[in-house]
Amino acid sequence: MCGLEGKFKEQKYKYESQLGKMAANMTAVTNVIEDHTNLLTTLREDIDNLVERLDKKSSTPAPTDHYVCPANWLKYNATCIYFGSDQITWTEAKFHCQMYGAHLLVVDSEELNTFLKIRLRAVDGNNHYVGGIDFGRHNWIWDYTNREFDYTDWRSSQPSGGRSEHCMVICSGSSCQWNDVDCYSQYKYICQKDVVLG
Ligand SMILES: [Ca+2]
Repeated sequence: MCGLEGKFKEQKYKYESQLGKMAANMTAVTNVIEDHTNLLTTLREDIDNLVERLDKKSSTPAPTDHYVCPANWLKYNATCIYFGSDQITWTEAKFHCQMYGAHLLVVDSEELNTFLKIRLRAVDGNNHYVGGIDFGRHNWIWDYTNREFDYTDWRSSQPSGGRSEHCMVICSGSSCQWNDVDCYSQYKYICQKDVVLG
């Protein structure tokens, strides 16, 4: 009887020990599953982010290389620029640009101003009307956007203001900077319009 009891206890201990090991294994497996679940969640988030970025990329406009300007117009970023060579008043210049489906140029960045300086010095010369006006109130705005100037490149002592100088030209003098002028003076002019899909 004692022998049987001993064997039984021995067997019971063996089973308990095996059960303990199995429980430990189960915990390890559960931990591994949990790790993989976390990894999957992270991967899924990464994929979602990538898909979102791809969607955004495909909805952004095509590079401006795909756009064209009419003959005799110069492409600058997403706009076309026209250098009018006849010498007319500011109001006439505005009207000419409108007839071309355009507006007098808005020089709203140093980048554009530098681009124009290079072009004007090389080809078209000084003094071109653009779309800046001050209506006699000495706060300059762009006629097309009605926005005040963020960027300026006035010659020294300009704008000189006064009763009559309410329009502006760019590339004035040897420094090729801005000057306010009488709107009835006659100058060349620069028009601008959006590029069209080619
Ligand atoms: Ca002036």
